[in-house]
Amino acid sequence: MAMLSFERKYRVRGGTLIGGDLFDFWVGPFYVGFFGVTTIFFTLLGTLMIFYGAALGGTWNPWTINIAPPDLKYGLGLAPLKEGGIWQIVTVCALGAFGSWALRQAEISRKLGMGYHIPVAYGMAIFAYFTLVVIRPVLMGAWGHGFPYGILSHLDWVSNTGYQYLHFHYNPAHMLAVTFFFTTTLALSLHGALVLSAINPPKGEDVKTAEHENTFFRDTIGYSIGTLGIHRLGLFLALSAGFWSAVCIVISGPFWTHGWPQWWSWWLNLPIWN
Ligand code: UQ1
Repeated sequence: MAMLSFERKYRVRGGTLIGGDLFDFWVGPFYVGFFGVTTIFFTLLGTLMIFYGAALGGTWNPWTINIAPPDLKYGLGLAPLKEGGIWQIVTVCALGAFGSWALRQAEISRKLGMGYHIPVAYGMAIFAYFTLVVIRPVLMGAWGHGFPYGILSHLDWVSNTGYQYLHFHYNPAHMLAVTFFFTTTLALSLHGALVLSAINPPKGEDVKTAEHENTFFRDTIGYSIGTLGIHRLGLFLALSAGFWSAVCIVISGPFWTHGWPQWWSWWLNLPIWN
């Protein structure tokens, strides 16, 4: 496997969280580590269980394959394999694989003397998934409140769960999440466009610098957040989107059981209207 000229000097020992030197090596371009091994283990087992569940499900149509969580009657207990047990094993494997991947990112960050921003950012996605399949089902008393693993079936689950609260767009945390998702795309499109516009001049012209980038935004809106600042803003916006997504679903059921439009009656009930 070809190695870039600078790669070899970063292939240094240490930084491992567990296992010492045992798995501290590379296979081709990939760092292995203890958590590389556990990632492979959970991914293989989870994928095999999905194929087993699909084989039992009577369709190999990728759109309609469905691995359903247990019936509500099983509560927070273990369900028989063919009645949601497969979903439970797949969920454990998914969390094992995602957690292993985050810890492998942390080990590589340590090895390179970098910050933990990447595993922390990835951790927000894990947290959102964990909220859907563990925190909310536990708060509601049954694994059956988790979402099914299937392309169309998970869409049906989202639609049905939304309609249980009449109009999910009235959920204030959902409003924040959607707003952060949209603002993330705005920030990334501005950033991508700005950097490309500065760094891809017409043939024969000089590449433009951060000063040009700052000046563009000072000219247009009187403010530039700066080349470091835009990345801090981008990380904040993206993490906030994931965070408020988790909040908006975990409050639906455990902390609010009516329709979300009714939540806004606090506004109509303010004493100032008297
Ligand atoms: C910006 O101000 C900036 O600093 C020069 C960038 O860095 C390259 C950017 O990518 C963007 C998009 C901006 C403008 C953003 C705001 C919030 C004013």
